[in-house]
Formats: sequence, C-alpha cells, structure tokens
Amino acid sequence: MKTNPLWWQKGIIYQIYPRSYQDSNNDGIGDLPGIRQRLDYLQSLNIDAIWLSPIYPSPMHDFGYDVADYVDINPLFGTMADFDALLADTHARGLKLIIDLVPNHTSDEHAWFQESRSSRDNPKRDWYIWRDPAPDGGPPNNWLSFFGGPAWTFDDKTGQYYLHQFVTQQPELNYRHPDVLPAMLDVMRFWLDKGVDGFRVDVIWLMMKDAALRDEPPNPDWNGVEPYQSLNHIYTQNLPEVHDLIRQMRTVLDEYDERMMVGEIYLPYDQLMTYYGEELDECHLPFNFHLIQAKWRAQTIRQLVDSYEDALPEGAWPNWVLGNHDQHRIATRVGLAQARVANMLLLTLRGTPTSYYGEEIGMEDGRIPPEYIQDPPAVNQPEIAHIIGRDPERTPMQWDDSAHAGFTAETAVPWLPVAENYTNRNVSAQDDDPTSMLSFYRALTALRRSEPALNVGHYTAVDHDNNDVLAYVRSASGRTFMIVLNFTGEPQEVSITGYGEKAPITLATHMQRRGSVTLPQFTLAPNEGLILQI
Ligand code: TEU
Ligand code: CA
Repeated sequence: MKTNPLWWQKGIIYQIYPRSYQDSNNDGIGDLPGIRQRLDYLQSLNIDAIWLSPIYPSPMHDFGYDVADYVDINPLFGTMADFDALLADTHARGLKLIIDLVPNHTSDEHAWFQESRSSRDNPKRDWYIWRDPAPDGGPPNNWLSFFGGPAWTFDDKTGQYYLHQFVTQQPELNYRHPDVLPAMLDVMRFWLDKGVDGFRVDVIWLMMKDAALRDEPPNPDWNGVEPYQSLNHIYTQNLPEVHDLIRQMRTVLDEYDERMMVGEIYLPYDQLMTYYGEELDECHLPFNFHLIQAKWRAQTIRQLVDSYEDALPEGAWPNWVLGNHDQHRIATRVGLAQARVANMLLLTLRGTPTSYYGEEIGMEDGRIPPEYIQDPPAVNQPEIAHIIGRDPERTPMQWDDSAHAGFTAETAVPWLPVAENYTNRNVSAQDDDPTSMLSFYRALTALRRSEPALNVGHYTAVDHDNNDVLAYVRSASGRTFMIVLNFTGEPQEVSITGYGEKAPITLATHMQRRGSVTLPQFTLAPNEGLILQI
C-alpha cells in the first residue's frame, strides 16, 4: 500500500471539454463561467481534480489545440478574471485544477510564428521547422499529418515548407533551438504562479523529430484505412531526445509544491514506462490509454492489467483512462449496460482514474449530421469521417430534458448538436434515481475515496476458470475487496476458491442487488459487476 499518497495518486481526475460543458452567455459554446456554475455538480461526483482542455486564445482550427497565446484566455471562454475566479472556487471546494499545455505546436496566428514566417533571417525563424522543397518542388520528406495529407505546407513568402503533424495552421515548434524550451518553461511558470495544480501535456511523445528529417518507412501492418497509419513513425515519435525536454519541464514543476504533469502518450507499455523517467524525474503520470485500445474481453483486460502492473518501474504510480475527447465514448464502444462494468473497473483498479465528462451518466457518441462535421480529420478525410471523426464524443453535456439539454438557451444554436437521447439520458433524470448510472458512479467514487484498499491498496489478480469474468483483489490495512466483473451480456457462473465462503456485496452495478455471494459457486447477471468484501 502507498503511504502518504499525493492528491494525484489518491484522487480521481475528471476531464472537461470546455466548449461542451455549460454555456453561460448563450452563444452556443461552453465557457469558464459555465463550468463555475457547475461546481456543485462536480463536487457531488466525488472527483478530486478537474482537467480543462485548452482555454487559450485560438482561431479554433483544432478547437483550441492551436494556441495563439499561451498566457491568456480565449474571449469565447471568458476573461482571465473568470479563470482566476474558477481557480479560486475550485480550490475553495478542495478540488484541484489541471490545465492543458500544448507545447508541440502553436497556432499559425501565434506571434512567434508570425515572426518566424516573416523572413528567413528573422531571429525566430528556427523556432519552427522550415525546410527547402525537395528537388521536384514537393515536400522535404514523406512525413504525414495525423489529420490527412502531408505534414508540410509551403509558405510562398519565404519559399520554404514548415512542419505540422496536425492541421496546416498548427506549425510545430523546434525544440532543437535553444530558446524554445525556456520560453515554454516560462509559460508553465506563469500558470503555476497563478496556482494551477498541474498540466496535461499534449502529444508529449512527439515533441522531438529526427534532426535529419529522414523519410519514414512504410508500416507493413497498415490496414489500409487511415493514411497516417501507413508509415512507421520512427522519426517523428518517441525520439530519445524527448526525455531531456521532459526532465526540464519536471524540474520547473518541482520548484513548486505538489504540482504534477500527465503526458499524452500513445505507446506500448515497454516504451510508455520510459516516460516516468529513469529516476522518476519525468511525467508523474504518462497516460495509460490501453483500456481504450484493447478488445473488451475479460481475458484481454486481465492480461493488459497484469502486464501493466509488471512493467511499472519501482515507485511509479499507475493510471487508467476509459475515454477522452479524441476517442469514441465508452458507452458507445461497449454498450450502456457494460459501461457500468467499465466504470467499476476504472474506479477499482490500482492507479489514478481519469473520467471523461458524461461518462458518469452513460453519455454516448452523438450523431453528427454531415453539415455539422467540424473536426479537421473528418473534414479533410470525408471517406473515413465516421471512423476517425471526433465530433461525436464532443457533443454538449446532457444536464436535463429542456431544449439543448440545459447546455445553452433554447434560442441558441449549440456548436455541436446535443445527442438525441438527451431527453432521458441526463443529469436531472438520474439525480434522484437511486439506481441510475449517475447514482452508481457516485457510489463508486464515494467508496473509492473512503477505502484506502481501493484508492491506494495492493492489486492482485484472482485465478478462476470463467474466461468471461475478470476478478481481482484490492487490499490495504487489513481490509480487502474482491471485484468480479462479467464482461458479457450473458449470465456467468463463477467459482472462486481460497477466499472463504460467503462474501457480502458492498456495491453492485445492478444497485438493487444486496446480500452476499457464496464464492465457490455464484452467478453474475449479464453485464454485472460486484465489489465484495473479503
Ligand atoms: O491528440 C493527439 C493524438 O494523438 C490524436 O490525434 C489522436 O491520435 C487522434 O485523435 C485519434 O485518436 C492531441 C489532442 O488530444 C487532440 O485533440 C489534438 O487534435 C492533437 O493532439 C493536436 O493538438
Ligand atoms: Ca458561451
């Protein structure tokens, strides 16, 4: 068991996509005063930290991940005074606030890029990655954008290409230039001085690129769907030099009390672990996205949890994620009934859980009519928009059954349409229903908070012979819970030996279920999960 756990180890992180949470001024876009109005609700979820996706000034080509100024607030979201008020109120309630930091690229409207593109001899020219055209006039190499097309755009004024692995309007900073990282560290200090508790760092594993800009080799396993996946990204991702940058970022955080960073990193476990740092001197938490990517099978998840636990370096703290603003929602991926099992898993595994707004009420992906599609990868690649488009998981929070689900005024036009199921899938409808998904989520988070076994205790897998059921034990200070999860829509017979006979049910996905089970022989209902006391 972890002794003296820090807030980001013991606590639950809740991600808010600010555009979609609560609109306070009826322009159809969520904002900071809107979030502030919902602090009662946030507190009622028993979460510990709020992470806000970017709120900086931005032309919104990538909905805020194209930052035009790192030290200000986008007027769409409010003012710096609104931010300060939100931070103060968040802290007053004992909650932490994590903001998104997007160091890999800026907006093309950022002053740094404006200078950089103005002439080849501008002092900021090499703050970005510029290269001459290839001999045929085309891009300098074969690198691709995640969002379709080449990763290079030609700039007429100075006759060179600049690198961008996302939209054209997101030029990439050059961290091989000695002045770039210090500028970003100053950005971090600006927010840390204000009192923010941490950063979620965007695409931290992409921050360094091959100095020689070599062509990337083809990916032999490409399934032919997403062009970006057709190359093996050995020269644009996970370069060894990135660790030195991350260590320097960590050093800044360590100048303050108990601040943290969680890095966005999509990598297999062996490589993911290197982002804790050899001396645990890099990311406090490198995001573990494997529950999002794995097949939803008990066996697969068991293997994934065990291999993660095994791969964790000594002293490194684990974390788990079911969804985010880039991924189809969990309730859509596994179904509404199974989403309760998924939440029980997330909130009983060892390690910091991150919930994506709406997961607590079982929000599903919205249906986006073609004329509403806004996400750049979907706009750029209409043939695969239904697969890679991210608008569906970004639809407005469903608060009640009034027009636009209470997200914005009836007369306003929300920036994305509210999901059709909002009339019954909403906070208000679930609030007073003791067996709703929301009540279940609150019961889970309350239990996790009150039981050291669940928030900081040991994890042990439990062997038994039903391959569709995952079972494990969490324990601390003499208290032990067994979690048993039915990953299927069929009833499952379970037989667990070695843990005694009768085990009282502490919490069940089907909340009416009470009493106890007989461990050597019991039945789980379809999509049922139980937390048992051992
Ligand atoms: O995402 C980076 C990233 O890897 C995603 O592009 C992901 O691969 C894709 O959405 C499919 O899963 C981060 C942000 O989370 C994303 O919203 C931004 O668009 C992107 O960086 C650029 O900043
Ligand atoms: Ca607004």
